[in-house]
Amino acid sequence: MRFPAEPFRIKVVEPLRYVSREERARLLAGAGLNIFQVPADSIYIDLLTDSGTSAMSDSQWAGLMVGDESYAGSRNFYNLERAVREITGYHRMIPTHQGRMAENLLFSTLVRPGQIVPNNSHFDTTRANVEAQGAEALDLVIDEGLDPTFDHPFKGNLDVAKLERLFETHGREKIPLVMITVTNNSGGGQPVSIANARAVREVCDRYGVPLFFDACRFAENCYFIQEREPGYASKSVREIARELFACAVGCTMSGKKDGLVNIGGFLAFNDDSLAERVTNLLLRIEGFPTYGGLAGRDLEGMARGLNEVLSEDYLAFRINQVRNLGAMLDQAGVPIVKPVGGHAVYIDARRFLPHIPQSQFPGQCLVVVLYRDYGIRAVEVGSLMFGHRDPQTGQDVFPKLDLVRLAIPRRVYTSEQMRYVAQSVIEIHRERDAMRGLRLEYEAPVLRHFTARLRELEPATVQT
Ligand code: P71
Repeated sequence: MRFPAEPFRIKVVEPLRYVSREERARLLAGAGLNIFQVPADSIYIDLLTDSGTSAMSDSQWAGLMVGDESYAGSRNFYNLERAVREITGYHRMIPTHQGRMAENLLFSTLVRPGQIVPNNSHFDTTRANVEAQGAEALDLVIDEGLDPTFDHPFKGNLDVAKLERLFETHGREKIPLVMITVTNNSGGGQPVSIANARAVREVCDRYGVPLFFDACRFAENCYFIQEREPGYASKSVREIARELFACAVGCTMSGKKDGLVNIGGFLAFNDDSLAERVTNLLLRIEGFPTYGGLAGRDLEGMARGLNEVLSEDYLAFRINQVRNLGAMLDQAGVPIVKPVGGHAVYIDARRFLPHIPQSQFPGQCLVVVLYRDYGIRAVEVGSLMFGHRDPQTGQDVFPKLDLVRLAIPRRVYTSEQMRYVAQSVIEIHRERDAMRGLRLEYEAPVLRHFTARLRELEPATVQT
């Protein structure tokens, strides 16, 4: 039997401050109803992101004390290199301060203006780093991955037929590399199967183009493979990880997710000449190759975290904690994206608040009430984050989906706290008809969701 509940006990606690509803309402009004602008110590349960928010283990904290802060040749670099080599099979590991620097280094080295980089779905920073090279970031996830109600075991898979067509149309010169994000964050933390990764690799090999993983949540992905992919039930997650990584030639990694650390990342692969080119750039913009923008102690924390994350008791708990939150919401009739992914539950705000049009930010309405009435911070992934005014037509353009993400930090919240989250969302759902839309008062020209200011509409102006 899998470990039934939390496979750890609590040694150190971080007190949470209780903030009254009045104070939360005041803070939120002062923040222009923007949850990014609310101080974190006024939040009871913070589900803004699973990135950099993990709790480290006693072994990781002990590892910080054996941090070797030598400028060159720190022992912790070798420990991390060994951990990465054993898990991935890639023998060159270049540490970075977080995932996006690994992306920057890889794309600056391999990608040229006018080229196309296909991915199942680019994460924001990955897209930005591809576009910074003057190239196009193209999402090729399978059609099922775009339908929030479609149940499919590997909704993160890349559409191999679309990839083949892309190669046939443009040839290999236009496509410097292919990427697969595991799990597919932008698609809801959905996994990718080994069969799919292999099929993509086969196409890449035929055209002589390298395949890389964006491996932030590789362990969660491998747990899903063990659970769902035929032939993998009796293999260990560690064995599955090795098999998965063998499908690609390298990876970028944000250690802030499945590295179980608060900061850190790396780039790993087997190509020595690529390592030389990346290292030359690293030396100029990040640091010496044996620390890459991190302290020695951070490297040690990540080395230990990468091994801990492959514990199957931990993964069973982790995946099921997220899944149980989704199940509690689903059973109460709250519309969520299905199946539940590895690191977050996504609420479908358009179905949750059908009386609030996209122009009035239904996702953000839910985020506002979750904080004001329950002290929970979630994040809107919808009209506020992705909507914009078309400069040519002057029309507002909205994304297909308005979602609210409840991202679950690793090893941080108890199942009782998760139950509180579920009950809060269910209560809001019962009272949803009384909720009002929002309007924008201020927006920055780029990445408006971080700094936007909004105001609640008066009841009279609500469209029904
Ligand atoms: C998440 C994040 C963190 C985040 C980053 C930027 C804006 C808002 C939130 C980061 C990822 C990711 C994938 C698949 C690369 C990065 C960047 N995710 N790939 O989901 O999910 O890693 O933050 O270490 O630079 O909240 P980095």
